[in-house]
Amino acid sequence: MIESWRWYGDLDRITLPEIAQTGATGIVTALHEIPYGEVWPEPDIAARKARIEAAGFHWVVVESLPIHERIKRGEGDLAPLFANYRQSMANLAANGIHTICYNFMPLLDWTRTDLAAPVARGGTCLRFSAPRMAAFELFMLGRAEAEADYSPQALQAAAIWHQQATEAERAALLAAIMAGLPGAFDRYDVPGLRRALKGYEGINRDALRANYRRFLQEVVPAAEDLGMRLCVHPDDPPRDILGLPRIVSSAADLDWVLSAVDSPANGITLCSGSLGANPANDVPAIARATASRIHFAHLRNVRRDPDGSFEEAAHLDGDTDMVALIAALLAEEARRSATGRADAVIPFRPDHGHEILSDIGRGTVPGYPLIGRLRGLAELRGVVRALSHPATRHA
Ligand code: DNO
Repeated sequence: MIESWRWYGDLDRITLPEIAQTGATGIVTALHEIPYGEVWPEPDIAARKARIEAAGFHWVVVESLPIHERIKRGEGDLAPLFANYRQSMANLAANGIHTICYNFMPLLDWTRTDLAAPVARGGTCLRFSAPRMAAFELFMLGRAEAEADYSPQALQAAAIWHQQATEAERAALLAAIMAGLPGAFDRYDVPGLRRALKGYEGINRDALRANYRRFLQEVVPAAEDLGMRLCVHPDDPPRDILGLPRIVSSAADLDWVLSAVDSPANGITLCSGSLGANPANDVPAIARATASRIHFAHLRNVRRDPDGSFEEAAHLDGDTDMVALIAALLAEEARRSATGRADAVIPFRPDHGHEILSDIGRGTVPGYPLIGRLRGLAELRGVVRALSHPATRHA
């Protein structure tokens, strides 16, 4: 497995020389400054690549080449947007970059309600509280239908939270919910979010799937020709949110994606933390079932609460069996090597991390601190090494 690290370019307070000290050799990044839907110019890609290589890394995965909301909504003349996506892929391929992570979540990307929840032995983690999300939907956004999406306990706790919350706490909740959107574009305030949600009125699960299938039909053949591997990131959390359908949340959804256009170029990002937030998802089993189409792995763990809340645990703690998952990925790599597949090695990155030690107060991107992720990487590296050692294979 290739150890990689997500770097946000100039938006990141963590520098490439710092990342070098983690031992990771791959960089995962994007041209975050380019608005969604526009072509990534070839010279800009080349310049970013040169900078990464000068620091001693390879640019192994693009995360993300985002999909414009109009494609997700199936709205208007989409031909220019599809053409732009294909052109960006061609420009990346011309620079030797062949793996692209993206998502098909309407409006929001990953969603949390607390960016600095305390961890028992010190430091903070990202947390999704079902009561706070319910409070946001019902009382701040005024979406009465959201009542149907939460348990009675969560609704009760939501009402209490909202009564007691200060203005600053409500503002922090909105900021936390928006924090998952990478780069500088498309963050919403409450009125803006209401307007954006209106754009999705009438788009149910089937309609969203139809729009997704159309996107895949438009870009996967070009990806195949370019030797490009697309890998969709699962929904985070893996459930409908704000009344918006989410269609990449379960084993069945992933099957649908992979068969919508049945091509090796149409693959997945196995994100253990996203999938693991739903107790119905057996993440190692999903990895085994989709193995040949996994082009990238995000490794992290979550601890779930009965009311639908969850928080990010240390990488080897939490409810997902990380050792079994890594074993499944290594088995797939061995299968690929045996059949001579050129992409036998799967890049992974330690996904998210607790803010600990000198991370605290540094102001790094939420979920992406230096020391917390370094801890995660070191733990994962240990598992990979141990499971790859002949002594364990024959034990
Ligand atoms: C969260 C990330 C996601 C991911 C996108 C891919 O930390 O894993 O934001 O980058 O969903 O498009």
